[in-house]
Amino acid sequence: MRDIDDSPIVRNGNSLILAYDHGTEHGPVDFEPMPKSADPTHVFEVGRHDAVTAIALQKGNAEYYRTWEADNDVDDGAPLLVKVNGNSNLPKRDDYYSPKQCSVAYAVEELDADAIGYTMYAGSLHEDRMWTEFREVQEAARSYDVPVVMWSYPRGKGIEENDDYSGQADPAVVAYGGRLGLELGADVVKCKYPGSRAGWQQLEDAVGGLKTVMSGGSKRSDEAFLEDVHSTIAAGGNGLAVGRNIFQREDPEPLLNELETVIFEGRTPREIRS
Ligand code: FBP
Repeated sequence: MRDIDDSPIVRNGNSLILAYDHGTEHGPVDFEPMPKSADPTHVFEVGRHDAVTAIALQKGNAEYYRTWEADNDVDDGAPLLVKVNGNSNLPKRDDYYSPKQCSVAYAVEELDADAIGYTMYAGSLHEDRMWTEFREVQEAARSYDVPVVMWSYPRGKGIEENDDYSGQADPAVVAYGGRLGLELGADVVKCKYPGSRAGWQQLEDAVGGLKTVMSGGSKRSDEAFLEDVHSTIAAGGNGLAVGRNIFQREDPEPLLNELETVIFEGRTPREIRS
């Protein structure tokens, strides 16, 4: 396992990745609760908060991001993580699959990416194909010396039809997904929150010290969200990759301030609110 603590996407060993690939994954419906979030430049601005150690974008928005930085003389934008695969939920598919839209060479050489992101749907009928594609991505990223974050989301028929598992958020499934990040050579694995600190601990016990970050999920109250993030950190996790819980807020700054102390200073939600 490589040491990536010197990477710009890591601060004090941890990360807060602002994910903004939802226009691909879910479509404009995710912007409806906060219409200004449909404008990428609004979210690029949010990413200038000190707490944010990377902004995760698909190729088109990554190109937009670099242009926006240049046109506006922005020198404190978040480091760029280019998501090299993704899928919409428009087609009816036999099972989950996330095709590549960007090469690692283009991400690094043309977009000056600081990190690469790849979604892995282990458990899908298309798992084998995705493993092969991840191999190419991971080896190319190694040749450029940029870290790879795996969105490790086991899902699909293999999970649904296996009586040993209750679903995607089953701690055993989350732990298996995390372990695959280690086995396949990711530098950080991003996992669904399994519902409790004990569940995240089960993940930590499986990943042999690989960095883990919690996937934000649908929007909830500041209190509930901070508790989940704190449980992740307390169980040994390394931070957060979050989209809707930030860009669906009118003003995300107060929550980002609190997340910064929880993720990078290890404070509890109770301490920061007292
Ligand atoms: P959220 O914090 O909004 O959940 O974003 C994290 C993320 O992984 C995004 O990068 C991605 O678009 C989305 O969740 C995918 O979620 P799902 O595949 O579970 O619908």
